[in-house]
Amino acid sequence: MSQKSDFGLIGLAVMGQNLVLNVESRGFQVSVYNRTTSVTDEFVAKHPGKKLVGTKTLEEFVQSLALPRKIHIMVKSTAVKDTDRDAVDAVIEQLIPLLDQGDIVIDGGNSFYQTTERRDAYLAEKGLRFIGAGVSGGEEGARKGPSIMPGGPASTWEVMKPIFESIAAKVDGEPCVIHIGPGGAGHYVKMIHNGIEYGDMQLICEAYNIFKHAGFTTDEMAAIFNEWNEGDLLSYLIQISGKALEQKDPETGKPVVELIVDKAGQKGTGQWTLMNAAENAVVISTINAAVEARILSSQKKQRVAASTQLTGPDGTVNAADKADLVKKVHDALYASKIVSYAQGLDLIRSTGEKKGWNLDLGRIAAIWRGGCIIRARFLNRITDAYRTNPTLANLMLDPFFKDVLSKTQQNWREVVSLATLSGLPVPAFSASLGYYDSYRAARLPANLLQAQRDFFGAHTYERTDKPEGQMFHTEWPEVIG
Ligand code: NBP
Repeated sequence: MSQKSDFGLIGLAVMGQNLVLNVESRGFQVSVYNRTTSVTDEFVAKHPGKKLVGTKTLEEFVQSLALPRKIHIMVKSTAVKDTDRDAVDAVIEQLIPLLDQGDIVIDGGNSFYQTTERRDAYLAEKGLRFIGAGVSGGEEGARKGPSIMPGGPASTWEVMKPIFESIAAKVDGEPCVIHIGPGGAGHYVKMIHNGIEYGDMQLICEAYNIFKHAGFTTDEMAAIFNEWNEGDLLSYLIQISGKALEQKDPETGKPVVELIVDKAGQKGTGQWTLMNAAENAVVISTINAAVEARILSSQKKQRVAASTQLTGPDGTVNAADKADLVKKVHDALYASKIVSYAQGLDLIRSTGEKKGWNLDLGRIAAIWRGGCIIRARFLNRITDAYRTNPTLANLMLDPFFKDVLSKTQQNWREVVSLATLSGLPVPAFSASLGYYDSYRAARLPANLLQAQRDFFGAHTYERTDKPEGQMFHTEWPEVIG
């Protein structure tokens, strides 16, 4: 092809290949480069007749692109500290001498937002423009339309907007992409999105575990999830959970889910979310419980050994009325999910304010409605909540969600009690409930905590009967031994 390409992509693994096919299908000519050149050759050969330009060197790749060049990097990202350098940095270093002022480099991998900020500043020094874009939706999303969370200068976003809007998923005609904010804002929001995804997945697993221990078959559970997917809980994760439960192993005829070892993997974005929450002193207990549940699940040998030593109820859930249990677990899941989103959005709000990113939580929730793993019907409600009140202190305080929490809470409490008394772990259900009850408590036992701190460390305390900010210390009795 003699004409220059509109878009270039480096990194033809699963995400890169699907993203290229998506961009090409919207009428753009795309140049591609992969470190291992045989991958490029095979990819281009597999798609004859498409507007693809395969290149063997980065020089050839760069020369094949129209100005200003738009180069999307989709390679493995592993750097988590300022000092770390990974494949994204390696590619950037190789590109710099080949590019012209004003060219745009996009990192579409799962990069840590602070490394994105470092790269943004570094490339700006070189006269190059940088976008750190979170891309969600896995392989299918990349091919058919992902949710995209780009961060960087607004002026650079304007150049990228036509391509990003055309390739993104669409919901009610709106593309699931907005300019999130400057610098690392896009990758930051993608990171929290992944944390929320961890929470959603764990909550669904807890619902499944209760049903399983109440004697439901996998087909019965599949039917429940399929039915839930018609209502308030409609979401991609509920949908795939129903489908996964239906799946039978061709060899044994057994449900595939029951043949899968109960050891969960993770790639790190959930842990990054926890570290970030701790740094910012924001409570994300549901997401925390979800990350920790994966960690405990991975300690299979220890759990199997402990199962014969630590005593407790055997996990059997005694539910006389199965339909009643289904309703109660539905409500526990719905309420816990609201709390999980309230926490995740609170973290985004808090960091956004500190960084001066001017984030729009309602629009962020709107671009999660399609393309991404956490796509769900109830995100519309979140968008409505922040449209009505952009300064909402906590999602739980929105009238719609307040009402749902009020109506579901009795069932939620009963499910947490039932599971706890049955010896069945529900860490995310109970963490959510603990957050709800703590957040609505006008008085917590932190008064005794302050007394303890003052007792051993003279840390002082405020008094209920004196003006705020005035500090007091008590001469506590001496303790011997
Ligand atoms: P991988 O994360 O597995 O990365 C493989 C690609 O990176 C290959 O093209 C490989 O080239 C290239 N690469 C590596 Br590794 N080191 C390189 C280097 N030093 N220089 C140049 N290229 C190098 O691919 P993926 O699963 O498609 O994911 C791509 C990005 O998208 C990641 O950041 C990932 O976290 C993110 N993401 C993935 C998903 C998903 O569902 N998989 C979803 C959302 C986001 P080679 O062929 O020569 O080895």
